[in-house]
Amino acid sequence: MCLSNKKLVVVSNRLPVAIYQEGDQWHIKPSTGGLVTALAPTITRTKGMWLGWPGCSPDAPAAKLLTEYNKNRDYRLIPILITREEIEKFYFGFSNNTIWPLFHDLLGHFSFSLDEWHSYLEVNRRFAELIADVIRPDSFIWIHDYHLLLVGHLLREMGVRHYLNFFLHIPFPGYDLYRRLPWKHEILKAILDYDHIGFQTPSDRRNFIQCIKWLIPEAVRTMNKRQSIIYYNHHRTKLGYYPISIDFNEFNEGGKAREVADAAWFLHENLNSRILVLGLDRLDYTKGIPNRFLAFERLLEKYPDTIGNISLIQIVVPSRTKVPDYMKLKTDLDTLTGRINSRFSQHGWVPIHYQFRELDRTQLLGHYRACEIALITPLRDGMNLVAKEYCASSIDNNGVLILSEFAGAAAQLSRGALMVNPYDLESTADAIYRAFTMTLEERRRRMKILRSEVKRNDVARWVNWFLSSEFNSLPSDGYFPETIDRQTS
Ligand code: GDG
Repeated sequence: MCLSNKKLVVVSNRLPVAIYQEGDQWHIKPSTGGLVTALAPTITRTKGMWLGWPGCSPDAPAAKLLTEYNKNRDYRLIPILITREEIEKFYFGFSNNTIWPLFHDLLGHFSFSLDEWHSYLEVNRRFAELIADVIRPDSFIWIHDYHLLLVGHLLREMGVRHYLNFFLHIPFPGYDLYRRLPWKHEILKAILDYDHIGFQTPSDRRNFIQCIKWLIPEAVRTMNKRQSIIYYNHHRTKLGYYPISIDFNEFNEGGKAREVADAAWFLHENLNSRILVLGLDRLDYTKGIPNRFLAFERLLEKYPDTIGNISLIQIVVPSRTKVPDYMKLKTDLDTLTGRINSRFSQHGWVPIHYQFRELDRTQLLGHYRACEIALITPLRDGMNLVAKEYCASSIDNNGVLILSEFAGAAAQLSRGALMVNPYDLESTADAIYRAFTMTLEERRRRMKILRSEVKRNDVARWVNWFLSSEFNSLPSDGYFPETIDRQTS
């Protein structure tokens, strides 16, 4: 199924805008992010639409603000409104307390309730009703992510016959984890009502196929070189893997801007450390920030020549701060920073600069440029765009990327990055030391590999891969190893 002559209809939990209040006045502004950048050209060209929750409280005049906003655009944003109770149960509850931790292999954070499952069903139904209402025969429907797993199935129940595309931004867990979910059969069967499902990596797709094998044995699985197809209930679902990426040029060009160079220079001058290491994440237990702090502490213990010469800048962007597990993570980070800093700080130098805030674009690029090392150590991550952004912004071609083997990005970046197991503090500390002592020649060689990989497989290519129906059009380079299909059969 390809997009020619069709209008793109994107559906995601959040609309690509932020609605906020200043005093008595409500405002709306576009939000930035990989998905918007990726899809904006196609949705604009096809005069399509984007459906989702505007992310504001039910009291905000979202419909009015969006009507105004749509007047200046070639595509329409259509809001779906969610009650306070649904925000608690559908969003914080089933989406973020059940699916999010389970799909990230973090059973310790996993909980579920029947009530929240019902709310998830109800909100998915409302998304489906709205989609069914606004689509036309020439709509090309592309639904995104774990909040909306059931929407395809509910659309089918409503009689919608369009070709239904779905992309999962987070990992898909192995069978031994997935089977913990009380509604495992319902969810898996519902997902198979999509016609085309995209995963981030071959291993996510492999996990999905294994779950089908054990939980829906009557489904027929066929695989050849690049296609995986599941036949179930008189329906065919194509499975592909499409690593999401970034707009390389935007970061590469942005990194060259005068104000970014100034921000980078200012940061380095002020922090009084020869080498800066960057950590940049949303507040989330999947990102492995406490382990990163502990590995950094181990570095200072084990390699005394790093004391006074290397600092970790950790930016944590506030996220889901009302959820108890996230509040606890914030407290743990505060405590750890205090403990490590009080243990190692010297006059004019502190080991960890930790900030709980969001950076603006110039500061973000300034941090990417200023830091000699990026320490990206999620316990599990669908892809991790920060890793790719760091490489694209490293215009001096000499940064070192240390990357968790459990990030989706590892499948593409392992040749140039120093790969680590974030649970293993000792070897993560060793990897930081290796980056700290690495010659300029090796740094350049590695960063060149990373930058050319990110440039070649950028976000425009991701959209093209997904939207072109023919799996044959997927590149035949190392990231689409043909052996994967054989392993899954
Ligand atoms: C999900 C999956 C998958 C971060 N701090 C600031 C800032 N950011 C921007 C980065 C980057 C984005 O946020 C974070 O993207 P990630 O990919 O790292 O993580 P998630 O938000 O968890 O996204 C993930 C992704 O979906 C796409 O499929 O890769 O695995 O979990 O773009 O630049 N931006 C600004 N200030 C900050 O302080 N302006």
